[in-house]
Amino acid sequence: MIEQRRILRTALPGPKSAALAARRKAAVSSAVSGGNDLYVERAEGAILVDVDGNQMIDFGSGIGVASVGHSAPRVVAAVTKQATSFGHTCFMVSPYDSYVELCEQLAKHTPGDFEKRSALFNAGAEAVENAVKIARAYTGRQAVIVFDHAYHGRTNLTMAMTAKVQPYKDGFGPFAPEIYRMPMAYSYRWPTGAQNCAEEAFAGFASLAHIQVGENHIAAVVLEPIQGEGGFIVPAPGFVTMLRDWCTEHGVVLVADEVQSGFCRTGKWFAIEHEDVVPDLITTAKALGGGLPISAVTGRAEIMDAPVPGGLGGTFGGHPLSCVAALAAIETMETEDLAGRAAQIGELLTGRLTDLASQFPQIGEVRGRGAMIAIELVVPDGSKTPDAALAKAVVAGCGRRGVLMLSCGSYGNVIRMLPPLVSEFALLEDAMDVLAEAFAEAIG
Ligand code: PLZ
Repeated sequence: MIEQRRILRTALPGPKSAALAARRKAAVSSAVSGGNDLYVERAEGAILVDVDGNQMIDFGSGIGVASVGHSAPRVVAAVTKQATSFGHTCFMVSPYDSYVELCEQLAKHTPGDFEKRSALFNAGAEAVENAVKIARAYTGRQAVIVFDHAYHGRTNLTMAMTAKVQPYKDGFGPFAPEIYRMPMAYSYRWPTGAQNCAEEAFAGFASLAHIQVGENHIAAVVLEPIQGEGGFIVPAPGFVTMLRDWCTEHGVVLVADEVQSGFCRTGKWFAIEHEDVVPDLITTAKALGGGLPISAVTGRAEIMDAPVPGGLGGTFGGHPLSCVAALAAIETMETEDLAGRAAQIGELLTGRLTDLASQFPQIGEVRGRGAMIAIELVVPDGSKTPDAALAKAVVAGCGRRGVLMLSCGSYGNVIRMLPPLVSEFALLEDAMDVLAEAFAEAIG
């Protein structure tokens, strides 16, 4: 058992991590970014133990994966048992029950009370890419609408769907065609003010869709119900409903990309439930696997069954170890009410961050839902100029004190909190104390 407490035994990074960093330099491509320099040896719950014995509070969860906690007991037991029976057969060649059962669970937990089907893949990007293929096959149309600040992956198609050039697209073109980017209802930065944001963003979207693309060419609108990498942007109230109605009117498939926001993270099973909107397709990954790689596309049966037989698949998609891990993760979310827990975490963090914002005018906005909360940092002169350097300094200050925080945002000026949903409240409070210290230090 790893005690759920922050413990610093060396200056960070310690000597063993520093030695690994040197080996990494000689062996790992420098294009795979560094981030935190602490090499992990063990992890449990919300604590990472590094090779020097330091215990860090994890506020990143491996980018939103460890919702059920690191080495969650049900997941460990299920994977261990599966590894001793069989590892891989390829579901397309020799099928197995955990794949089918996981698709049943996905149908049960995703929004919409219509008949559903799922297909399983490995990574989030692969799920998004397949959702586009499915929507194209179903509609016979090609165009795909995505939004400013969107992140959908790094494969060729999803890279084109991702908004930000640095570092995701730089030098990697040509990009996939038929991807159209529309305004996102980003209240904090909406030029005419938050109160106009949803209406005006939707009007911009509808006009661009009509004039530049043509509704009858659009296969899918792909939307993150809370944008993740783009800066934890919660769409202005009403925007998602307007998109839903527009998609219905024009026969366009609405895809909710819940790779980051799904599976209890935001206080509900899926973030789009906060909008009272039912998407046609939903992409999931990250937390679904309880720490093992797996992703899924789930949605209306008639859409999911549209591609030709054999049109979807892949050697490793829905790997047996990942399927049983996902089933164990879902069982954990159900029995431990992790959606409820995410809502409580959200209250605690929002309270602490709002206090911090009243001390530090550099915190322009505290936003998010449940345990998907962020602060956007700006120059405190009323201009809302993004302050990425401050975000970097605060994240580094947290890191030196044993709290792993991640930044995000199109401007790199957002600090996001994605703690495991099983994090003890005392640990969250400690992390918030550390954040306050790191802020005070960075501002000087
Ligand atoms: N859709 C909404 O958040 C992955 C990417 C980190 P993969 N986000 C973390 C990085 O720098 O690569 C993500 C997401 C949303 C799709 C994806 C892609 O998921 O599992 O990374 O392919």
